[in-house]
Amino acid sequence: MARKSRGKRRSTHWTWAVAVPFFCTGTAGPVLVASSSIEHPPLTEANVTEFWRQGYLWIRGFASQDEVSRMRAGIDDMIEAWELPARGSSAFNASLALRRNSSDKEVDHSFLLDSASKATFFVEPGAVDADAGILRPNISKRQAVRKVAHALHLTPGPFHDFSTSAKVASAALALGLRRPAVVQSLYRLASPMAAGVDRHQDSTMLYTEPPTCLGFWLALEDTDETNGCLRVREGSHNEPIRERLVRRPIAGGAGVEIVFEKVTNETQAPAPFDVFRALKASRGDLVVMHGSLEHVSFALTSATKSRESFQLHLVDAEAEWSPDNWLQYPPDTPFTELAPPERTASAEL
Ligand SMILES: O=C(O)CCC(=O)C(=O)O
Repeated sequence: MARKSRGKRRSTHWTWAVAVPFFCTGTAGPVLVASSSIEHPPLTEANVTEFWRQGYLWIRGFASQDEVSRMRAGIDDMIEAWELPARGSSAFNASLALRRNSSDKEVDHSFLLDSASKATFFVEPGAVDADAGILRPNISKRQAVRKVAHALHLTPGPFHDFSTSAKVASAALALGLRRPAVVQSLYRLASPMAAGVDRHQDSTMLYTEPPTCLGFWLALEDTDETNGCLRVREGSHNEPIRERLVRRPIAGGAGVEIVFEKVTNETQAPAPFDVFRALKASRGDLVVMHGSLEHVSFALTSATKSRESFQLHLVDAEAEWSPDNWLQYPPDTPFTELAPPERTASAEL
């Protein structure tokens, strides 16, 4: 069972996390010397126990205010350089249409598939006059962008620095990944009044055998119920993964379609939303979620507040990346491993 083996492996790598030469010990505790990212104290045994009990761990102040500012400035620059794709182009249609309830057969999935290994702009459908091919009046480019995804970590800069920081690696190792690898990163803009994100388990989208996905959700702004704070259903990580988002060849034609497939026979009604806990995370707080934890964010009700977040998804490189996952890198692009085995070996000598 993947869950058990993760727990058993934990102590070995906890040693690694505090022993590698990334850190030097001063009076204030371990200090990161090899990266521009700011250090954070390693997770404690109590943190790890809490993660396995609840299915998530809320870590206050995981990112410094400076790191958050760098990420927000980084997305500002990217949005400045971005233009809405031309009306009628497949990118225009696809960037608007990739919501769960869109008709999969009508969408050119190459836009989504190509976003696996590059930063791609996805647009809020309501922000665009689709017939005219322009943003609606009084909508800024920033308000129009729903997310930039799914590989911000592959480009040098603030997202790469945070994603590959020793503190992210250390947390992933402490939570049981033997060889943590970043498979996906995204910046969610969630403008005032934007739609939320449907309830889901991250392993639905990012499946390994055995399941090892960990979601790192970093608040880039203070959150509460009015700007659609993250909501989690404690203990749901002990439930099966219900569905998978997979790529399937289109019968008799070229290309693939992307579909949600049920993978349990469970007939139980979905849990009511009032059992989800609203996490009013502050700017810089990190919520690490087990891949089976059900979570959701509701539509924003504030007309003035946005809810920007940066999300990373990690898996264990020792598990098998499912070949039918929607997300596949080009053959010559490996996932970004945070603790390559040779480094572990030398640290243990
Ligand atoms: O920030 C949110 O609204 C939740 C995002 C989320 O759960 C996801 O993208 O997996």
